[in-house]
Amino acid sequence: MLEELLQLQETAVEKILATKQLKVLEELRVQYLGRKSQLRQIMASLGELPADQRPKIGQAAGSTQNAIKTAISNQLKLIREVEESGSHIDVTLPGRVPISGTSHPLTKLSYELTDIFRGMGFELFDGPETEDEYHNFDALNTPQDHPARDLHDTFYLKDGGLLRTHTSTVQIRLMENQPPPIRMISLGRCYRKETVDATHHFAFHQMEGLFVDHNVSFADLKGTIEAMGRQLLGPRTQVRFRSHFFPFTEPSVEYDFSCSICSGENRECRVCKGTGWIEIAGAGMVDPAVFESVGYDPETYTGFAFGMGLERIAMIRYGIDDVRLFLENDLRFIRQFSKIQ
Ligand code: 2NL
Repeated sequence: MLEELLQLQETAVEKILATKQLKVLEELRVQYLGRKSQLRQIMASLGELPADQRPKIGQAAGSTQNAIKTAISNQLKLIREVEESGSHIDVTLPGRVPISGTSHPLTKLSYELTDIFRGMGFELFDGPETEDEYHNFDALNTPQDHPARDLHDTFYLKDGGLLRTHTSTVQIRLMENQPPPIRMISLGRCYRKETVDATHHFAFHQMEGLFVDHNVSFADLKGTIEAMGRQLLGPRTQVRFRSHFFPFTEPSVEYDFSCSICSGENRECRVCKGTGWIEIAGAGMVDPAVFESVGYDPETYTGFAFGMGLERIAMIRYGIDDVRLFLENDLRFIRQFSKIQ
């Protein structure tokens, strides 16, 4: 019988709190508390129960009755309030959950990289996306006849300016304005005249770093890149340097990180294509010609610089298979990153 009372109370209260009409509320009152109600019948039959059960069941019936009465009077108050306010706002409706914004995957990666380099004493600097040929090319030892300067590879503006093709321009501007030591990173959107497909885009993001002081060595570069790899992809990450050419560094390298997905053990791995290595970016010792353009004495100072594209790293990290997704602003894409840190 106790079970029956609890069940009765639950159904009655639920129905009462769901109604918004006084008429229905009155009907429910009659149904659950009226003379012919189930509750009244139980109360009337208390006398027939064995004496030792009577107090317990009696008490339970009383508490069910109280609960139903309280629910009715609360609901009555609520319905009256809504009617009196003359408002069409239904205060009994459940609240709307606000949509909260999420960071873009490239923003998340930028924050993460900035944190990693801030931890090694690098400071983040910003600069303009529209540049001049001097800061984007000449100051970076990139001669007039270099293919990157071709009309087919760079977006030139009508006023003779251009859209920056890398963030190195930020380093040049900083070095022009202050003497060594420099320990900085730059990060942002860059542009190259590229036909758009799943792996190429005319707008992409880059992060670069620069460290200039007395006696900065290639070993410092290797240690810094290795520290970044381990924080970004895990403590067992290995780094491999392959020799390369950039106009603004000498010697120059491209570097790869060991594959954090398969550790080189899966010949079919889609991320490293079975090689065990993920090609990440380039780096090198700053070319003396670059120091001369900004007025630093290359006999006194040395430095290392590195640069990497963010899209590729974000694609590996989040399993994204098409660069176009980064710039389409499709909420179905962006919302998937709300829970990824
Ligand atoms: C890459 C390679 C690189 C730099 C960028 C740099 C900047 C200054 C002086 C010297 Cl001011 N170098 N930046 C150096 C080597 C490589 O980027 O693969 N980027 C996506």
